[in-house]
Amino acid sequence: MTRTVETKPFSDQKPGTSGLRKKVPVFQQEHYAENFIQSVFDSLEGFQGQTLVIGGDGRYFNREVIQTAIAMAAGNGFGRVIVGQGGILSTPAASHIIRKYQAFGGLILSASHNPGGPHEDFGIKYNAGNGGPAPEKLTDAIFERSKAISRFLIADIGQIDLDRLNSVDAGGMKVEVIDPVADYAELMETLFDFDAIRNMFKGGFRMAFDAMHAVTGPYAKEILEKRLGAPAGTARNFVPLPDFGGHHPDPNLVHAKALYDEMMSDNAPDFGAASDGDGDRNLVIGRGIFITPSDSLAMLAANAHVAPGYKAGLKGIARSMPTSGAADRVAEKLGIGMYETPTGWKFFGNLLDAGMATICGEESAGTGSDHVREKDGLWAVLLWLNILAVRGESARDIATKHWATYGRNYYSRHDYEEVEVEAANRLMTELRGRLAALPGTAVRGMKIAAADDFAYHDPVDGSVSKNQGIRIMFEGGSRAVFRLSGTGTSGATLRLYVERYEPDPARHDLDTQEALSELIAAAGEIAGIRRHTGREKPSVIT
Ligand code: VG1
Ligand code: CO
Repeated sequence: MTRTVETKPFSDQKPGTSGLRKKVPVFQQEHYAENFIQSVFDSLEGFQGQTLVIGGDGRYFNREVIQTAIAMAAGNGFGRVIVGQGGILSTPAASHIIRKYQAFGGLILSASHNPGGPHEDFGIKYNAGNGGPAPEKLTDAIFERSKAISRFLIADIGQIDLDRLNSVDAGGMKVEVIDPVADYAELMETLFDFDAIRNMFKGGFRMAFDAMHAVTGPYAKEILEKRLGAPAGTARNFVPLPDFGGHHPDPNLVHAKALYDEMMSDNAPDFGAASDGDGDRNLVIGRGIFITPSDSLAMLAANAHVAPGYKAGLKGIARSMPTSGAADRVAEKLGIGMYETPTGWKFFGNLLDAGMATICGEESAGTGSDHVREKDGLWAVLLWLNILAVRGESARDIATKHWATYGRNYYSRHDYEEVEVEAANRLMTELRGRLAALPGTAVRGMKIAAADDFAYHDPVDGSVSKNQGIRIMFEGGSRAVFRLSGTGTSGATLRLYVERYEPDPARHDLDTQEALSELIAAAGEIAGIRRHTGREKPSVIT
């Protein structure tokens, strides 16, 4: 029996960089989740009788919204729902399952790297039939719909047992509860040389993988320990918890500090890695050396051909605009295309679908390829392992040689979190207003060559996305980028990204913050960070 339930619109359901993210109590308001899900369905066409994939990262409120989403899928006329056991699907696994089973699309319940719990964050995003995040055109339509919605459709199907692998009929719709790991693990086996990695572990290679009590735990256990033979204990914090054990499941040097410290210690394993709440980010640390995500993208691209899935070479590389230019140098050497997109994985979809890019990456610890349409944390870790196994060198040696060949892009991101929204907007508006006047002027002896607000012209569908981040380019190739986060749930987060290229191998061993200190100071002065935000220093440096 399907019911039509009257509802009133909420004004704040605008999807951000990656779906709608709000505090749990916001999502717990009556009809809040229902309104958003119905707005998604109302913005789609042709899904009657089709398949919808549903899964989440296991955070607080996951199970409740999954039940609602299944009942609404039935109420709206989907023919089948595929849902991960326990309501679990990592973002990359969901992307794969949408593609593999030719689903119409999928709902992924996650706020990714944001903390979870009764007073923390929740999120919903829609991925289309190519497995990728809804493009801007669709997220805009969803937001418009959410402001006008007056009813939602829901079927009375009772609670679905999410814990048993099963296929049941629910109000004329089929619900299949599947193993969230199996299909994904199988895909990884087609891309990487599991024998070579297995032999490396057999030879005593030691690794630490921190799943941060988030969704990647079961995937890492199965793939690293079971299929690749890594010793038990290689995967840590591998049970997904609704509150991630009280931590931020954000694999960076602040929130994965224990792993970082261990990797810098005398008894460090050979390789350390971590992933985030929904399993699409990766942190990679070699023994005694942190590899920035921007460098990791470049190094993976330069070496990808050693893995079976990429032996034919890459078609092109894409990176988000604030990501360092390290990968550009690799693309140039390989003679392949290089694409610079706005922040957020949704902008890579067209390039991947069109066969223009094979590998994509973001400075925020996101790397992925055309095997799915999301970034993929474990995929990046496995590609690193494959490269380490084939080259037989340490991560440090690989990085040092990479820099000697291509030069080093010193790179860092400074986040100012929970800044007053008005102050953050004022800073950006003021800076935007001065862009035309900046070129030709100098700050701390550094001359500004160009300044603009990044706009992206999608080469595939011709769409234009404006105001994607303010870029200040200095003479000599250094740059500073300013943008406001689109994933936070309280106040505003100002992100400052700085980059400086160093060709001289004798200067490749500097401390990153020291190597960038003048540039950081100049960027702070240009934007008046202290004046606007009252902050003396950033909340997080990565
Ligand atoms: C951040 C990152 C961006 C990433 C997005 C989603 O967005 O900067 O690169 O794609 O999070 O990642 P923002 O707008 O806060 O800068 V995830 O792993 O949180 O889905
Ligand atoms: Co994520």
